[in-house]
This record gives sequence, structure tokens and C-alpha cells, in this order.
Amino acid sequence: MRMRVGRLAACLTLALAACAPAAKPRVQPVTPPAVAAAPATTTAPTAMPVSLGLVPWPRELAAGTGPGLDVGPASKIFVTNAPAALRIAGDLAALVARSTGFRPPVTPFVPGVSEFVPPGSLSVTLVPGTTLPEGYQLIVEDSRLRLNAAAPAGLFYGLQTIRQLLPYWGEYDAILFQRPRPALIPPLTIRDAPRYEWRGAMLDVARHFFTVDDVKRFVDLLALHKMNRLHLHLADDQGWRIEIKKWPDLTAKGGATEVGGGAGGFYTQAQYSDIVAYAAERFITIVPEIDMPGHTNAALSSYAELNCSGQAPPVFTGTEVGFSALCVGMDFTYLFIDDVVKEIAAITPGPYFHMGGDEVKKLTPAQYRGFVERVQTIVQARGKQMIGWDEVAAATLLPTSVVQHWRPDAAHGELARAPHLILSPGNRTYLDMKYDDDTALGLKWAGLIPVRTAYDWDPAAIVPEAPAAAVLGVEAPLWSETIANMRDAEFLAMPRLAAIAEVGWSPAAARDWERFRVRLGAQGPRWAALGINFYRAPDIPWK
Ligand code: NGO
Repeated sequence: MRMRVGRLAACLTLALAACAPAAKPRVQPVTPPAVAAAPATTTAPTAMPVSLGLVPWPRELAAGTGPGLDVGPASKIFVTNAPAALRIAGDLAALVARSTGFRPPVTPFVPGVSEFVPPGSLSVTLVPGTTLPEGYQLIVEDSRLRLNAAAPAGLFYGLQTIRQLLPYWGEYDAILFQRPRPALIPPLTIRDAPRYEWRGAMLDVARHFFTVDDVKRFVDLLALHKMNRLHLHLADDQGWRIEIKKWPDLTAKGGATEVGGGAGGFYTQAQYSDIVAYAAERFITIVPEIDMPGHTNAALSSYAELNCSGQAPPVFTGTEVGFSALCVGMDFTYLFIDDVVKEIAAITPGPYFHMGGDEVKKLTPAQYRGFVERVQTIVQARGKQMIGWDEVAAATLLPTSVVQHWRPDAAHGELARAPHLILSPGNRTYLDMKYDDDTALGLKWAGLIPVRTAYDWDPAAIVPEAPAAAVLGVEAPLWSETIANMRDAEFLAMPRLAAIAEVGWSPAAARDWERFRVRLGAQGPRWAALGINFYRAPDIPWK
């Protein structure tokens, strides 16, 4: 079973070497094709061909004429001779192999040497300055496909688009053993780039533990939808999930259970680094969270000396919140926090450290603010930007700090002053809310969230008083009080994760529920082929 999950995970995000027979690249020098001029017209939102099952919808798309590119045995891939581009071209070759049974050879361009680029070719080029950050341009004609971007992330997102343009049956493992068949990519020009730089999801691995393979599979779901942040909620009352070498009991004791009393678990630092690297290959930044000063029973039960009373409370396997707090008046607490931040910062290449800060019921407002400000200094001294749930907006924040909005009724005055904002309104983005009253899993404190509710909102209208430049983007948290494994997680996340991905990526003017639900429905066969346990929401016309 583990093997299968690992293989599926590999196949799911185009680490496709694992899924298709390898072929040696044949080196044949050619010059890069010129980057195409802008298309004469782009489709107005009303004219968008919804038959293209793209999610998220691109910034600009112009349908072309002709039958499109027939990818077949004559196809070759030409690529900029740079490691990241070569890797993405290799993934493209594997993707084509899965769809057609033919693996196109990958040939690096050799600058200055001119050669004919044969019909049927695909090219992957890195051309600095040609696209917006994370953007790409994809031009498909009858005789060739050209993907170019200013940076590797853009090529990766272009590859995800190509994947959704190829037939879904390429996602089945079994197809490799069947007769090769041609795949037609429709003619079009796409100029794409995300609306927001922060397109994230959060996985709560504290309430229930999720294995490294589970997290990688979750990463795959994000990558498929051009999301680029995975926030890991690594510590809460019910479990501490990351090895801290100086404080081994955090995991030995605090990691040994979970909601309901199961065995729990934790990541060694090496395993965490493995997740970070896997995510980085998919252009996803890991954002580690150690929730404090509340939600800390796992730490408090591991070390008696962290408690004001000097007594360690028992481990906790229930789901109530707000009963635990670190001993904020004691200097020793900050030595502990510094050790934790230091070790996690050292294995986290991304610029962020999330300190939680939510639902603290045991401290006075002044104690709380003082705590947040002191932790903020520690995080900054360890080289990271502090993020906190929206309660931290009550403190005096550094210009680099980030506030994550989650309470639908949080005070807008404070949020508007936040140096940076991530939007995770509980009544729109919380993937752990039930779809409807019949949903067996999930909570409903923030309301029921059918797919349309997750889709039909504008991040710019959530805290209208906040300057547009302060809004980094959106994030969909998946809390795990009611979910115990990836099957459960997929059921709550999919399809709403795809809806949030489009909220974060696509321009507001291009978003439309009626068209989205058709495009989302077109993902059904692909997701089924990938073995994703998605909820067949009744408001979506699943293919
Ligand atoms: C809240 C709470 C979490 C719960 C979650 C459940 C935040 C930021 N704190 O969100 O502890 O798990 O709701 O939906």
C-alpha cells in the first residue's frame, strides 16, 4: 500500500520519470524558436471556451484555429540548456509518454547554432524578462507547441496547463501497457500569471498525524493546481510533530498520541527536510507552524518545567480549544521558544515561521501582546518573517510580519493595519467545514461550505480597508479533528481546494461560477484516474 501511495504521488505531480519508461535524450543542436508576439485578440470572459477543462483559468487565453498539435512518434522536445528547464522538459516528455505511448527525445538548444525545428516539436524555453513573476506563455499551433517563461516556476505552471490539455487517460498507470495513441492538444495562445503570490493550503498534522507519504500526496494536489505554499500545523494540544533535538521529549511524549488516542507520530528533521525538498521541486514553499502560546498542551505535558506550576498536565486527545498556555512570564519559556525556532529555521529554506497565536483564553490582552512581540523578535533574529493567526494583529508588528485572517468576525480596523495579510476566512476557505448537513466528516462552526461558497468570493472584498498591496493572497486550511487519513483529507479538500486555487490564481474578471463548475466537472475523470477520493458534489456536472 505504501509503495502504491508513493508511486501515485510521484505520478501525480509530474515527477514522472517514475511513471514512464526512461529514454536517453538525443543531443541535436538547434536554436530556440523566437518567442511569439502577443496574440491579436484575447477571449473576453463571455467567449471563453469552457470545453477546455483548465483549473485555474489562465489570465489570457485566445483560441487558435486548426486541429491542434498531434503529439506522436515524430515529436521532439527542445529545451533551454539549464538544469531546471531540462528537468521540466523531462517531465513533459514523461507526460507525453503517458498520454501517447511515445516518449519524445529531449534535446538542449545550443546557442548560436541554427537548425530546423521539425513539425510536431515541443519547446521549453527560459527567456528572462518575458513574463510576469511565476508567469508563462504557451502557444500551441498545428505544427508545434512552445512553452516559455522568465523563470523555472513559470515553466512548471505551464506544464500543469499542458497536463490538463492532454487526455485524462494518460493519468492511468495501465495505459502504458496499451496500444500507443495520438493525443491532440488544442490550438491556443495562453499568457498566464497568478493574481496573488500566496496560493496556499494548510494541513493540520497535529490533531491527527499524517505520514511523509501523505504530506507528499497533499503537495501533489497543490502542485496540480498551481498552488505554491504548504503551511504545516506542526504542534497543537494533541501532538508535537517535529523533532527538536535539544528537547527530545516533545516528540517522545508529546508526539505519541492524537485526537481519539491513536498512536500519533512525528517527523524527524531528515523527514521534514525530505518534505521540504519534495515541495521545492514543485515550487511549493513549506511554512512551518508551532502554535503558541495557546494550543500547547503537547509541549506542556512533555516538560513539567514549561508550566508555571512546575507540574506537567496529562496528554490530551479531545478536541476542545483554549485551555492551554505557555508560562509567558517566565524567561525560560523564551529560551525554549528560541531553541525551537532556531532548529526549525535551520531546516526551513522558506522565509516564514508561523507562531500560531490563535484562541488564547488564559492570558490578559497585555500579556498576550507582550508575548507575540517577544516571539516576533526571536523569529526575526533567527532570520524568518513571523506569521500569526489574526489575533496577533492586536500586537505591534514588524513591517515584515504577516497576519493570517481566519475569523469571519475579526476586527477590520486591526486587520487593515497588518503589514501583510493572508486571507483564510473560515466561512469560505476552511476545508474542514462540512459541504452540507449530511457530510459525515468535518465541522460547521463557520458554516456549511458547498463548492460555490468556496469559489464565489473576492479576496479583495474581505478586508476592504486593507491596502491592496498588503494582501499576499489566499490559503485554505484543512484542520484534522475529524479526519484521520488521506482518504478523509482528499474527501474534504477536493474539489474545494481547486476552487480556492482558482480564487488565488485567476483574475477576478475571468471568474464565473457557471463556467467554473463545468471546468471543474471536467477534472472528474482525471482525478478518478489519479485515485483521488474527491467528493462528487451535487452542484458540479461531473464528467
Ligand atoms: C480554528 C482553530 C483551530 C481549529 C479550527 C477548526 C484556528 C486558526 N484555530 O482555526 O484550532 O482546529 O478552527 O475549524
